[in-house]
Amino acid sequence: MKRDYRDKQITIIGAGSTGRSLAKFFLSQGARVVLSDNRSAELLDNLDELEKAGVRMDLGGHTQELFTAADLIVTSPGVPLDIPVLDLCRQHGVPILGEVEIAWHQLTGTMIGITGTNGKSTVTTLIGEMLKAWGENAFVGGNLGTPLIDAVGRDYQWQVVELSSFQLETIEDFRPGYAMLINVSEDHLDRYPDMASYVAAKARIFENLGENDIAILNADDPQVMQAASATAANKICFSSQTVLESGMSLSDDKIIWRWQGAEIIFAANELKLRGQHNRENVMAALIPLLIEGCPAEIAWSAARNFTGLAHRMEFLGELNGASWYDDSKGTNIGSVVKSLAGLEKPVVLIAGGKDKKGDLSALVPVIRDKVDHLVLIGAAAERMSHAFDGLAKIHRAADMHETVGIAAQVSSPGGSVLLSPGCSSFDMFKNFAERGRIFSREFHALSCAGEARNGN
Ligand code: UMA
Ligand code: ADP
Repeated sequence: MKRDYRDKQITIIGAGSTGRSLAKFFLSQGARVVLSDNRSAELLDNLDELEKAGVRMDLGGHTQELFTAADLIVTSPGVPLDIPVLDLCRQHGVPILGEVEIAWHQLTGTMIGITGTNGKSTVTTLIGEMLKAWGENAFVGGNLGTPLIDAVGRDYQWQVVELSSFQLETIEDFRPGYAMLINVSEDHLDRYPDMASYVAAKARIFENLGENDIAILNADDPQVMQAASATAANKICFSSQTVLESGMSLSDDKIIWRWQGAEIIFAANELKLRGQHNRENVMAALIPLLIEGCPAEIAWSAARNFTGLAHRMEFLGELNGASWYDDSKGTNIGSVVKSLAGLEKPVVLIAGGKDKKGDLSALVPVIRDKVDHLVLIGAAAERMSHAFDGLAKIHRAADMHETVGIAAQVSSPGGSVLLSPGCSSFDMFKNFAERGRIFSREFHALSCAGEARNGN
C-alpha cells in the first residue's frame, strides 16, 4: 500500500544518484527532507537545484541531530549499515530503510527482481529488451543505473529491477512478483564479514514471497538452491547441466523450455552473446516472459539480437595482431574466471583495483593455463602479485595510460589483451564505466598512433 510522507521529517544518507532521486521523490510527497553526505560540498556537483527546491543539505559529515530527530532514515546502497550515526538512530528507535523498500510501496504493476553475483545487468537489460519487443511499457533499472524510485508515478506496467546485496540489506516488506537469483560466488568481502553474510543479504530477495510469487533459480548452483530453500514461492529453475522435467535447460546447442506439459526449443547457436554464462543469462531472462504469455518467437528474437552491454567482454579491436577486450564490469573473481575461460591463450590480463578481499585462489588454475603476462593496477596489485607469483610475468602500472602501453608491448599476435580487474574501480576511477571508457580511449589512441606511424 502506498505510504504517506506528508510533513514527515526524512533524512537521506548519500548524495549520489539514489539520494538525489529519493530527495526529489520525498519533496514531491510533501515531506521535509535532509540530504546528508560525508563528502564536502566541493566534491559534490549540481546540488543547487535540490537545495533551491527546499532540500536541506548536511554535507562533509553526518550531523547527529538531523538523524536522531528524523521520522525516517533512508540509506543509499553504498552506505554501510554499521556506521556510528546509524547505530545512534537504532538506539533512538528511528527506522532505517533503503530506497528499494521505499519505492516498492509506491509502485503497482509486475516487478521482476534480479539478483546474483554475476549476470544481473545482462539479464535485467535482456528482460527489458524482450518486454519492449512485446510492446510492453517497462521500467528497467535499479543497480543497473537508474534508481527504482524514479519509476514512481510513471505508470509502468512492469518494473525490471537489478538488485544488489547492498539494496536487499535494507528491505522490510519488499516483495517482487518474480525474484531471480542467478548465481552466487565470492564478492564484496570488503563490506561483509564473511561469505555467509553476503549470501544472507542476497537471499533476502525471497524473504516476503508468497505462494503466488515465482522464484527463478539456478539449479546448478547449490548456494542458490540453499538460499531459496525456505521460500513459499513457486520455484522455477534453469540448468545448463541437467535437462529438467519442468523448467529451462541447456542441452548441447538447444535451450529447452518445459512448462505445464508443453515444450519449446530454441537454437542457442543463434545467439550473438558469447559464452556459456551468457546462455545461462538468456535462459533465466526467458522464464518470466514465457510464463507471462509473451509469444516465444518475440522473446527469442529479442534474445537473438542482443549483442551485450558495454564493458562486458566488449571487443575493442586488434592491435599488433592481438584482440583487445574491455571487461571492466568483471569486478569479482568469479567473473574474471568466466571471461578468461572464453579466450584462447596467450592472454595479457589487466587486473586490480579496489580490493574486495576475496579469495584469489580460484584464479590460479586459469591464469596458469591462459595468461602469460599480468599487468596489475590499483590497491589490490600488491596482494595479487603475491597470489599469482610465478604463474605469469607480472608488471605493475600506475595509471591506465601506462597499463595500456605495457599491455601493447607484451601482447602476442593471435593472443588477447583483457581488462577484467576482479576488483571495484573506486580507488582510481569514478566507477567501472569510467575505467572501461579510459581503457578504451587509451587503446584507440595507441592504435591510431600505430596506424599513423605505418602511414595508414
Ligand atoms: N556516503 C556517505 N556516508 C557513508 C558512505 C557513503 O555519505 O558512510 C556517500 C558518498 O560520499 C557518496 C554517496 O554516499 O556521495 C554514494 O552513495 P552510493 O554509493 O549508494 O551511490 P549511488 O550513486 O546512489 O549509486 C547506487 C549504487 N552504488 C553502490 O551500490 C555502491 C549503484 O550501483 C546504482 O547504480 C545506483 O545506486 C542506482 O540504484 C553501482 C555499484 O557499484 C553500479 N553497485 C555495486 C555492484 O554492482 O557491485 C553493488
Ligand atoms: P553484474 O551486473 O551481476 O555485475 P553483468 O551482466 O554486468 O553482471 O556481467 C559482468 C561480468 O560477469 C561479465 O563480464 C562476465 O564476466 C560475468 N558474468 C556475466 N554473466 C554471468 C553468469 N551468468 N555467470 C557467471 N559470470 C557471469
